[in-house]
Amino acid sequence: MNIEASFLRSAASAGDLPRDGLAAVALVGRSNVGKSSLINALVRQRVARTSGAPGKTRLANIYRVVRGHAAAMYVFDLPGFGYARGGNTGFDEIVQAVLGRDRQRGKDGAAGPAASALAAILLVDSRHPGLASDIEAWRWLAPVVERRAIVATKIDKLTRGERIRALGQLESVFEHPVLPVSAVTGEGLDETWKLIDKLVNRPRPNSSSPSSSQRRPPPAKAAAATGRAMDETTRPPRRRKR
Ligand SMILES: Nc1nc2c(ncn2[C@@H]2O[C@H](COP(=O)(O)OP(=O)(O)OP(=O)(O)O)[C@@H](O)[C@H]2O)c(=O)[nH]1
Ligand SMILES: [Mg+2]
Repeated sequence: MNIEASFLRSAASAGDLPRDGLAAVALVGRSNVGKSSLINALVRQRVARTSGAPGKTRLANIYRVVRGHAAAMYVFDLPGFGYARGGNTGFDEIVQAVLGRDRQRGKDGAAGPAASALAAILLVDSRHPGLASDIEAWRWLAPVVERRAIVATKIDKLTRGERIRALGQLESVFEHPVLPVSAVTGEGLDETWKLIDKLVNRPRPNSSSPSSSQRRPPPAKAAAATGRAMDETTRPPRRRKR
């Protein structure tokens, strides 16, 4: 299938976001998890800059993608979390603007880009299942973005045994399916596109019925399942010195 991708712009605040109602998928995840690499792998070209210096970009980079005969959509490459100060999750203002409620209704009260057309994918590093900051990010997303999914990046780095263990651990912690992907081997890319199509095309879930998304893993269970990995990020997120 032919894929055309182009850089639209970098957004610093809500006002910079496109308001034409096209479907959009936002990639969310810790710095260095592989967001930009996954975008490049998905569109089969190097549109997104991958970084050797995690957390450097504090802007949301927006790409316009056309696949085959499908309608154009946007892909948002959001700043990695874990580096910003303030807020519950360490999310930057722009991440909150893209994903949060203020995105759905502008300051003037006018409706923003169709909220129903936004999906979010949380990227987690398959080598570090159940990091506290990832769990926190998923919980933050739950009431904010209805259409969301989780992918486990860098799956190529795991042995067969490690992979089974990591995926089991991730699905248990998040109580949600987790799709393994690799920007290096191309594993999971077709499945990621299918997932995106499903997320953005799906009719809006009925908001009157409690969605599975509203359920949260009990903290005790999450902590037990994550074990050692939890220790690593019990520290509050800090901004790195530049
Ligand atoms: N082996 C392997 N390495 C990967 C994969 N995806 C990303 N990487 C590497 O991980 C590093 C970070 O990747 P990026 O795509 O820049 O990560 P990011 O999430 O965009 O990082 P920030 O922009 O800082 O938030 C780079 O050195 C990539 O080459 C993968 O699937 N497999
Ligand atoms: Mg990046």
